[in-house]
Amino acid sequence: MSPRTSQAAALTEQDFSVADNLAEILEGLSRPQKSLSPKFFYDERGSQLFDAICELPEYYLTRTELAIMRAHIGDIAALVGPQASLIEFGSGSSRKTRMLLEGLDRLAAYVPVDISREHLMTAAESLAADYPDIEVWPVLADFMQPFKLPNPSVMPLRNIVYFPGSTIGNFSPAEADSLLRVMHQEAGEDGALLIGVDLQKDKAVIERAYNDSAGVTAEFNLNVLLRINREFGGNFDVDLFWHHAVYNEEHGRIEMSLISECEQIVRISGRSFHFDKGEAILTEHSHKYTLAQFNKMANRAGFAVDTVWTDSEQLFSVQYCLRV
Ligand code: AVJ
Repeated sequence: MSPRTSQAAALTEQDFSVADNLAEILEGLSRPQKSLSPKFFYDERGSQLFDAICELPEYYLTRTELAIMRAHIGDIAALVGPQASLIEFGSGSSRKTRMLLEGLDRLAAYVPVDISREHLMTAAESLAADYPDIEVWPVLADFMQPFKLPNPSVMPLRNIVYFPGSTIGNFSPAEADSLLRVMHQEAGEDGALLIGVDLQKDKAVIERAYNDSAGVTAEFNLNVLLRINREFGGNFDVDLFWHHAVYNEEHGRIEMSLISECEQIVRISGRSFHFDKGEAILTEHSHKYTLAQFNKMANRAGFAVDTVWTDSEQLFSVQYCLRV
């Protein structure tokens, strides 16, 4: 069965053009602290590299979250109940999503929401093919803003918002608050949120996860420059930048950047950007939370944390939050 293209998809498509992305890139590189949004990592090569990161021995996040889900899929299914609509923020065709499609009781629909038409349709098609009994309704939208949900043929009994991978960590605390409020709205009455949240822990363990010995994370980080060269008319020399990732304990976050090896000028679509030797482009923040911090954050958005599952070392958490 091919996934349905919902009304929301048709309406929001035009909002995300190459021009908007270029403007955002130029704006980010014009600030005193040069920065690029982590969303630009995920072109085809970037997505492949991210998949490779998830398999790295140092990158504990994915494997730990998967193990938690595997251990508790029965409890999760019991809490969710039958005939829910599963709304995933981001288009995952990952093993975690598949575990839910298989483990939850007679889903009314699976609704992936993503800003990238290509990622969205690829993931939706692959899941629709593998799960012919589940209606897949992709929504092309920027999930930072409320969006319209599709109407599956069977009326869902409730909405479950799913946000795995600790992607919440990419947002500043203020952005995370507003994202959780959008999730609260989309969950609707009687709805719930199932979210993966990476936990604060020993600095060395976290830093190793973002500085792997095989250099995959470095390649992932540098790939954003190749993407800008290819898609946005840039002339970055990737050999003149190096990968840097440190854990900021005060803010509880990994700060990932690309550092210029020398003084240089880079051109992008007719604009010039000057770099000092040692100057950084901030490419990603990855926030880690304590259980108490995330609890407060959920409360601010109108959720109550109902159940928290973690691994034996408390590296990672999967949290089931009810709308209050
Ligand atoms: C997808 C945002 C959860 O922050 O760990 C992995 C992305 N960056 N290695 C993370 C990432 C570098 C990842 N998230």
